[in-house]
Amino acid sequence: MTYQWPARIQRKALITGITGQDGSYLAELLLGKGYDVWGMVRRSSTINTSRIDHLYQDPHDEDVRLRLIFGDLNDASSINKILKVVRPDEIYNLGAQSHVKVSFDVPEYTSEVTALGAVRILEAMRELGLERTRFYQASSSELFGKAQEVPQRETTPFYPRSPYAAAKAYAFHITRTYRESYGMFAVNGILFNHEGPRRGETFVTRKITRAVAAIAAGRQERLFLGNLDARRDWGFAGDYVEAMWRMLQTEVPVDFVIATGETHTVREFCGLAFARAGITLAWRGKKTAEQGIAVSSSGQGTVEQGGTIASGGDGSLEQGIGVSSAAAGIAKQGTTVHSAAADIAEQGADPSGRVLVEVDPRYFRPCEVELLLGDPTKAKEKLGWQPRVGFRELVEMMVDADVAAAGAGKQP
Ligand code: NDP
Ligand code: GDR
Repeated sequence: MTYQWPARIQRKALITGITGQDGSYLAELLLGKGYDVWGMVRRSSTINTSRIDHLYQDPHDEDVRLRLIFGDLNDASSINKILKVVRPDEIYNLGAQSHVKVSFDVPEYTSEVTALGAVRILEAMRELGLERTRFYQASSSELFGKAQEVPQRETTPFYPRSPYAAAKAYAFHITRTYRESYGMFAVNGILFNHEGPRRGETFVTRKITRAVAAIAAGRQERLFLGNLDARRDWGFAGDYVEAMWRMLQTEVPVDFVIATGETHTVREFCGLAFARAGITLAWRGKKTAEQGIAVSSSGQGTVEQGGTIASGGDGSLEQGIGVSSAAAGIAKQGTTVHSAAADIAEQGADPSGRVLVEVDPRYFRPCEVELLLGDPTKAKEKLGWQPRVGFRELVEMMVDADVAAAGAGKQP
């Protein structure tokens, strides 16, 4: 796709976490508004820019609007250097170790990046005298954790339930502290879960929609999940980055809750996702014995071409996909199983009567956040923001994208 650049405006934005889900949508939004966008990327052994490749510009081009610069939230010197070079008008701190379950495995690292990353930026802004620069901190509904009231709003007390949430609590308070101590324009967006086709593969929504596409294509037998009763207020990431931008355009720096005002269980998300692929699920059993069984299939979801099976790595760690053993062997070698998948698909791959979803306690968390439901009233009134994509539309958008990717022979 050729990107149509709008007229340039004299504003520079720096995004940490530009290679992540939100970073990619925000970069699109800001480029679309005429900003010069700088993205901080960390070095990795494989190229990790797939979400922004469609925006990439050769740095030798004359009218370059998107520039990537190496740095790490763990490295204050790199942050200082970047701020000195870029001197941005707006900074969006989206970089984080953002996986709640993983934060129990790497708590110290999570704190370094997710908590201290924020103060490293704020302190660099102060030291460099970037008084006019505006700072956005990606705060999270996980701050509410064991929710003290329903729905949660800006005044609801925090009760973090994970190393990730504890780290985000520090980042929230340090942002507010710098605002109140030094008069900086530094704000927190307390965003509830937001998803989309670019969502990381190990978050529950994307894990489900990828599995639905693979099961419909006959390339996967079963999906293993953790807590099916958890309730989340799920919105679309594309809508939420608009709220981030609006928060930095106000006259007075204030924190906002961004949410849809609706909550749904993981089980509901799962049922709707399978339904989109033409498979009706019925649930039987309780707790760890609960199963989702296909009661009927319209076959709509069957993808003729097959494709590749996820080849290990982070995805399979969290994913716990029950691929047939032969396929799993092939997948480990990272090769395609096009013909096997095509064979299954040709046979119709009607899953009726089969168990498609099971509970695996390995996906339970040491401490769970059971219910999140946000009240976005303040954002609506003061920012004129409201979500455009509803729950069903979101699920369908994600399933359709993964089914299309499977059909194109890409790994969904
Ligand atoms: P992702 O996990 O998709 O993206 C995280 C980004 O942070 C990636 O670009 C990642 O780089 C980068 N990153 C990780 N570690 C470092 C580091 N040490 N130095 C620099 N960059 C680093 O998250 P989302 O896009 O979903 O979320 C964006 C932010 O919003 C995060 O801070 C998250 O905690 C927060 N948030 C997200 C919500 C959601 O529902 N999505 C809700 C509320 C808050 P790489 O690509 O190299 O891994
Ligand atoms: P969350 O998102 O923890 O809310 O954090 P995630 O999608 O990981 O979990 C949502 C809920 O689903 C339950 N669940 C499972 N989760 C995963 N990942 N895998 C499973 O198999 C599974 N089965 C059930 C979880 O227990 C949980 O209750 C996201 C991240 O983007 C954070 O960075 C962000 O701050 C919050 O959203 C708001």
